[in-house]
Amino acid sequence: MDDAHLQSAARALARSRRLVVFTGAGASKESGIATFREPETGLWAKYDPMELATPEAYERDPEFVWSWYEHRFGAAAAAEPNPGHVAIAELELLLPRVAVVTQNIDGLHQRAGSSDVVELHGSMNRFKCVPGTHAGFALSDFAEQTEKPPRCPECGAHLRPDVVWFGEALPADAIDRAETLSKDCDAMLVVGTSGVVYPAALMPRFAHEAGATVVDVNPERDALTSSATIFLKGPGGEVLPLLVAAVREHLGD
Ligand code: BJW
Repeated sequence: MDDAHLQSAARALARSRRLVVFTGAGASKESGIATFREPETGLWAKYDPMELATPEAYERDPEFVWSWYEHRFGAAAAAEPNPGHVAIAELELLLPRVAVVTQNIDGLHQRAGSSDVVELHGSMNRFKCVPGTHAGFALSDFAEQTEKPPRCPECGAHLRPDVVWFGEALPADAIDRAETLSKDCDAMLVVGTSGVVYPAALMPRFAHEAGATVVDVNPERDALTSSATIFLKGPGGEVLPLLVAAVREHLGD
């Protein structure tokens, strides 16, 4: 990674009054959680998203989809925040306003200490019934059920993870807040997203149009890189601690 780029990014962040950190699956890769679209290792290289991440797929084969998610719950429960998550959480201690807008459902930003996290695609730690009438269940609320998928304690319909599948609307409060933050920020740090899933991928565009400095951290160039002001090539777990150390230096901390 180019040190001049690192220093320019650190300067922009150190000056920022309203920073948004926008993250995707790559931010959790060094915690051992698979991304979606990377060739060979991404989840969609092995599985068809239309068979797993749509409401129609769940209606067709709830046992199969539930078992896939159970496997992922296990991986996420065993995962720990990586140095990238920790560096992002540290930014809150240095800058006046830092909000994290994430597409991830693993809760690792919160576990690393970030206090203002907008979850655009829901959370694998919450469950709701398929009709959507009853929500906010935790795994412990149905741990004793042997049936898979488990049933809603309130209405008896199948439970499902409270995540956003293709063709489903994003939670209104989350997308509204993400849009407001992105249009109002003066710097955006984008970490580990291919930027191909909408409407989430609009957030860096909103920030760019608002005149914010957009810093993209990713080992590969992708759909967002060309519209970023500064590209920092490398994995988040390596680049972000260096970036935050450089922000500290710029602030004279
Ligand atoms: C590293 C790294 C390291 C590696 N460090 N980096 C406009 C145009 C075209 C299509 C659409 C459109 N608007 C809507 C659509 C349709 C669709 C869509 O976007 N499709 C496109 C894919 C073509 N969008 C939707 O359906 C959305 N809903 C919607 O629009 O509803 C409309 C509606 C309105 C009103 C009523 C009803 C409907 C919903 C999208 C839901 C996405 N869901 C998923 C699954 C979530 C649950 C789960 O996890 O099981 O969300 S799909 C998956 O993709 C997941 C992710 O959050 C999302 C984004 O992926 P992400 O995070 O970018 O990961 P990758 O793998 O793509 O990229 C990883 C990156 O990390 C890479 O760049 C690597 O290089 C990098 N990396 N190692 C840093 N160490």
